[in-house]
Amino acid sequence: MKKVLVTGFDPFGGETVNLSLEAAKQAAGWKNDRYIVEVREIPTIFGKSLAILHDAIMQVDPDVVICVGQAGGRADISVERVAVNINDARIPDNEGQQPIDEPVVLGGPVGYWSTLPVKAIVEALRRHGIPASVSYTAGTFVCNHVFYGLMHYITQSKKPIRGGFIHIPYLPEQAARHLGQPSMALETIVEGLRLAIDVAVEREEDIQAVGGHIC
Ligand code: PCA
Repeated sequence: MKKVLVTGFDPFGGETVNLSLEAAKQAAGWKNDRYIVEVREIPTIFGKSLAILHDAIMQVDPDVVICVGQAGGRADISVERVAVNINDARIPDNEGQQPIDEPVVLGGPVGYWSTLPVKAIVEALRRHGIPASVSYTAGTFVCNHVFYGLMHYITQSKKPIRGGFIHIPYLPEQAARHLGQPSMALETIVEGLRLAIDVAVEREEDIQAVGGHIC
């Protein structure tokens, strides 16, 4: 039985909801003969977010970690392929911090690849009628910060954890306040998350064409 840790973020940037947290909450306690899901909330705060993620990994001892964040403006579920070593905040985080051009980890490699089966997840979602794509940037705000920190931790600790990051669009209710922006219903996102977990757990072989970190 594998353990899957799913995280979502609290609302940020003036929004009252963060769909990543709403979707993650629905995954709490999902259980079948292959895996069980534990969910944690992560604050949209540089530094603290990673401390809480590390604590969660210690508590849960997961085989798979999928961090979920919201990227308003994106049209589909985007499965991130690469995390980069930079904090460059366009807006302040939830504690008013706004780092510019700072590394996530001083002296760390430029980037890390996701170790989720990124393309297989995207294919599975599309097969089930859910718009999805591979993304090559998780931005430079708290989501990328958490993604990079996760992959750095996995690499340093040498734990056999499969980890990565998924960005999701606005909810229709949010898009109604951001005219012209795409959105996706919560139930579709939740179904996408379930498929992503299924594929990440089942896919034994590492399908990444490229491994390790980027020097
Ligand atoms: N999205 C932000 C941080 C928290 C979230 O849900 C991001 O894309 O960086």
